[in-house]
Amino acid sequence: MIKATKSIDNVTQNLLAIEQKVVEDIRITSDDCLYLYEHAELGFVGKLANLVRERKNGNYTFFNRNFHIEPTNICVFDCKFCSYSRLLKEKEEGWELSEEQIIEKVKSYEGQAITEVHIVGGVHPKMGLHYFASLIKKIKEIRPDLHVKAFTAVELEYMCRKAKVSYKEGLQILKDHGQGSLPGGGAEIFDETLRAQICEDKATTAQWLEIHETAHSIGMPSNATMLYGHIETFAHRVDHMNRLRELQDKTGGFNTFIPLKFRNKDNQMSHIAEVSVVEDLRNYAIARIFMDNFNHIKAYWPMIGRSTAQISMNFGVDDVDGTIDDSTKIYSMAGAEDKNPALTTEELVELIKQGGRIPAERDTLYNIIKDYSAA
Ligand code: V47
Ligand code: SF4
Repeated sequence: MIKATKSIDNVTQNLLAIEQKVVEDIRITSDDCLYLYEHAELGFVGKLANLVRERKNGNYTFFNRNFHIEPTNICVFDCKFCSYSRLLKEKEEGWELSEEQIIEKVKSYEGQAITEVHIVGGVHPKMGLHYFASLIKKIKEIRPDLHVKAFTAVELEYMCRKAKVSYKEGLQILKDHGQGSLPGGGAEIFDETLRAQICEDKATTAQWLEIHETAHSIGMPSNATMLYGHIETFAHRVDHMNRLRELQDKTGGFNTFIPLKFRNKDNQMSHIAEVSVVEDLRNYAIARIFMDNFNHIKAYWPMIGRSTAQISMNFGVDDVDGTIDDSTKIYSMAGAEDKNPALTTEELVELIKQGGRIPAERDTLYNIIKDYSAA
């Protein structure tokens, strides 16, 4: 009995010591972060994450007006968690958009105040660096105002290897043709042993980090993700976030960190149960507390769902991505509730307001386009 009381006291004391650091704006260590994952309840981390969130972003929640282009779901890789890709041999279930179809899609947004196109897809052996560079140039000719956020480090590693250019050369070619930034996908979980189990054949952790570092060095910012809630432990999450935090200390080139919840429909890891919403919120909150050099934490609403995205704004999240316009299939194929993800700007604004925050429409680089404080 006495022993139990003593151990509760120790935990409380340790948590209070971490709380003190956060309140005083002192960086917490990886050990502190692991301690939060192992011992802290949602309410505790939520309060601290909210403090950090409001210190960095006040009462704002950011969103943008965007759409996705997924040129193909044919992929040479075979990630165990992926519900989306079709191997070359299963071509009948796959799609490949032609250049004309992609251009038509961009043209269909003519006159609309969209600010970003997010281009990402499977790794197709025939869609290479020069094809995509010329595609981006054509998109920019039609819509010079559109920010092109394109290609995960996994796609880029493959493109550069096939084109026999260094990452720096490849990225410079894409930049010269109009690409503005990189999305955060392909990071999955950095621990090499785990990576070998869930996505053994694609870009390694070292390559992912090198590509993002190189992009930052030539003035292309990027995002970072973490796929959580599968076979990883809390220690693996801490290790993943720590590697990102270290790179961010070096370059300052990451815009936002996006935890991605593993969804278990129709993939080779379907036997793994999805984690609870409480765990999702704890994860956002702990990420917000630990990633002190990331200005933004994003809840990607098509994946996490509208309600959880709304609640997450009280657990460290200050960005809910964009209007999407029913242009992505990655998450609906993996089991997300929204089969046709699209929100009008008005709906997104309402979702943020109802969650008690001030909506701010942003561009890709987080410059505010419209502040809804007064609206
Ligand atoms: O890398 C694939 C993930 C990512 C599943 O940068 C899955 O703004 C959960 O990175 N369950 C691609 N996740 C998407 C991505 C992204 C999305 C939105 C915004 C941004 C951004 C980036 O999707 C992949 C992988 O981690 N993924 N399958 C699944 N079953
Ligand atoms: Fe291919 Fe990306 Fe799916 Fe992996 S996650 S199989 S790289 S589409």
